[in-house]
Amino acid sequence: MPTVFHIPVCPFSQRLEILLELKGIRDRVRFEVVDITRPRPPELLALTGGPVPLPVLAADDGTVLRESLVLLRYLDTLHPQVPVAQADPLRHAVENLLCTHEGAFTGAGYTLVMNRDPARREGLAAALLEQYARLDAFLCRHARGTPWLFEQFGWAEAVYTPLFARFAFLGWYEGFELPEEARYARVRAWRDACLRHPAAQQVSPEEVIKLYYDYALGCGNGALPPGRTRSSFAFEPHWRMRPWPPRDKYGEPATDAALGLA
Ligand code: GAZ
Repeated sequence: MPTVFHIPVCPFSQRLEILLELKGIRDRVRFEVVDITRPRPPELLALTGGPVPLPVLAADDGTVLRESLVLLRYLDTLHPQVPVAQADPLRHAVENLLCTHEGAFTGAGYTLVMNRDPARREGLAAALLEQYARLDAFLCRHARGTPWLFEQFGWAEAVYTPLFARFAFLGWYEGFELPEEARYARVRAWRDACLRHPAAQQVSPEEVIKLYYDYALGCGNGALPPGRTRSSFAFEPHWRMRPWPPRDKYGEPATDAALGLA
């Protein structure tokens, strides 16, 4: 049974959780939680030969893999009973082609939430809208179903849904919403269906908004903003117990106490 080292709220790790949920085999992988706010544990560093991004998978024979899309494919083929990727070569090529956009899409959303310069907001929001428009055009051209790329929630949906879920932070911290325009109608239908799918309910907008407060201050990957002693990604106190963070990310930053972290 493989072990996956992961940061629970990380979108790349959620891809694996969605895949396992779709296949009904969540218990066939051992998940080890890593605290992003602390240095990596020595056992993990020994396994990976240095600090590497998570998720990381240790296979039964000791092989250590990383990159969520590589892990996704490995788990899908390791347990082939309920395939998530398309079996037909051409169909799999089409879903893979859609997934070649995931890096640019992710980058555009994270750059917007992490931006600290009000003068750049408009340009960064336009760049993200361009990414949504690309996805929309792709779906209009290639989708064989509605609202999914193919007949059901599958490979491409498992890849993108965690990012759609993280982008709740853009609504809260940037007032960014996908405009109700024809240009985005197809990708909106896809996104909304993805977010509602029962296999993709691992994180809520509230959890994302509370945990990613530090990203809105420009501090990624568990880094501490100036004047703070505790990261918004801390496991304690539980996010449900904390107040909603201020929406104005360009104003006075909230203290540990105001965030319910003290
Ligand atoms: N391509 C890899 C994959 O598995 O698909 C990416 C994995 C990754 O970035 N993992 C991050 C990690 O382990 C956590 S999630 N970081 C902790 C560490 O110590 O290295 C952050 C960004 C960003 C996009 C996404 C993320 C994110 O900018 O969610 O900037 C800080 C990290 C475009």
